[in-house]
Amino acid sequence: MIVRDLKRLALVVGPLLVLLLLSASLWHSHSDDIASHVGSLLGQGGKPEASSTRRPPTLTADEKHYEIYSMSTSDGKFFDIRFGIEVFNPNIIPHQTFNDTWYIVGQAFMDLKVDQADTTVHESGCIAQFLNGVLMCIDYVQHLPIEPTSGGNCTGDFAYISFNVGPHDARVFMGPQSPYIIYGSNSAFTCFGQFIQDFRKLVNWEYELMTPDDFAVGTEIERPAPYAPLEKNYFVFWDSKGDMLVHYDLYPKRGFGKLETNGTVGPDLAPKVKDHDDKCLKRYLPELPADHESIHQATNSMKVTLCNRADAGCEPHDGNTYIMTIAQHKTYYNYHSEYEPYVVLFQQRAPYELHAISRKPLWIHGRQRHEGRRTDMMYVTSANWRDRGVNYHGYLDDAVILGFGYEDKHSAGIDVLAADLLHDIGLCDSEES
Ligand SMILES: *[C@@H]1O[C@H](CO)[C@@H](O)[C@H](O)[C@H]1NC(C)=O
Ligand SMILES: *[C@@H]1O[C@H](CO)[C@@H](O)[C@H](O)[C@H]1NC(C)=O
Ligand SMILES: CC(=O)N[C@H]1CO[C@H](CO)[C@@H](O)[C@@H]1O
Repeated sequence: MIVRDLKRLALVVGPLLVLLLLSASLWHSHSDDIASHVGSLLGQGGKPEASSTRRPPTLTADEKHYEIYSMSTSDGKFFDIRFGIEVFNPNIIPHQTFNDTWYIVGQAFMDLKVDQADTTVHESGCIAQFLNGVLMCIDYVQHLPIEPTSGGNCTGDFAYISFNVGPHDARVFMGPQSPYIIYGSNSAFTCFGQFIQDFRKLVNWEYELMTPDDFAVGTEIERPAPYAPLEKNYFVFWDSKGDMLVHYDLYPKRGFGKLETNGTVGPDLAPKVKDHDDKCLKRYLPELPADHESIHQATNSMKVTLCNRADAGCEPHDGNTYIMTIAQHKTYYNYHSEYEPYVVLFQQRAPYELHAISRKPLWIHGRQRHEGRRTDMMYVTSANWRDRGVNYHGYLDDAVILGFGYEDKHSAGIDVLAADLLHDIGLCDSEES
């Protein structure tokens, strides 16, 4: 009895102790000594509510979606993310030292009417754990020290964007060895561009020896012309040789090329696989009317091997290992946006052709349907392996943690097995329809 009560107490007090011990120190400065104490004090304090319950995906009643269920909530619903301030477009990556602990980062809401003096926008974040089914900050939320960039290439309808100061719509994600951030900012090549930086430079991340030291400062990612005025939603991926490539666009046609550490890129490699890829995109993604709908890249990428880590015979190779990302079909009717997420797999080796796309989009359990055709807007922004140490490359039985905005008001997340995201996925080269 006493033991159980103590455990319950630890669940509440654990995160508070961490808060007291660390205050703001973990975010910016070194704290190795404290960190080791916290590790032992933490014990299982930050564990998700019910991390062992997994409900496999189900077909929704209208048979238009596969519904996915959260592993870390007892009812399978998505969980809220609480920063303590208004933050949207959330990203979640595992902490490098503590189990069941994450960095959460998103766009801090800025009310221009209230804060006219300072128009700088920020990406903000903290270290977070689950408490009563909510992923919340256990230390102070801080602005990331991302350097604003100068542009001056915004003209016409976009002229006002030249006055922007600071990063927008960041994606924080794990690479093979270390984390990165990609964000939008004033561009030297077009109006608004995409930049990449080593995330470890922005928070107090313990450096490991022999990890790459690329993108120490924010670096603009170039692309073969033509540029759009506002470039958005780039993601990078690592191929089977360890080369880093950048993927600009998925739809209506793909665009990707090799990324150098100074931000320059090689030629667009997508034309080599265009015929094959166009067929696959057409086969599994919805046909779009002229207006109000679009399909675009949404998240960063991850590498997945399509067998279970737990199986002795499960060995990764080019025939079972793919790059995974999520794209969204956006609709905008009656002044309301809705997004349908599709999982996309492509080859990890040249020529990087598409391998598979969701036959039906995912429905995050907890999303509501309202009168008429309206449903809750959920906008997926990040997908990462949930657990510490998996980094870029996981297996079907590893958990993925997704971050998403919910009706532009909240940040939320869901954790599911990779197998659940890939349930009944449609292969590009399969014969059946
Ligand atoms: C952290 O998780 C790993 C993998 O599940 C496990 O091997 C390790 O014992 C855990 N460490 C602590 C301190 O709980
Ligand atoms: C960028 O790096 C690539 C590869 O190392 C090199 O070929 C190129 O000249 C560099 N460009 C600039 C502008 O430094
Ligand atoms: C395309 C374009 O107009 N590029 C210009 C953007 O602004 C920089 C200076 O900030 C110029 O050098 C570029 O020519």
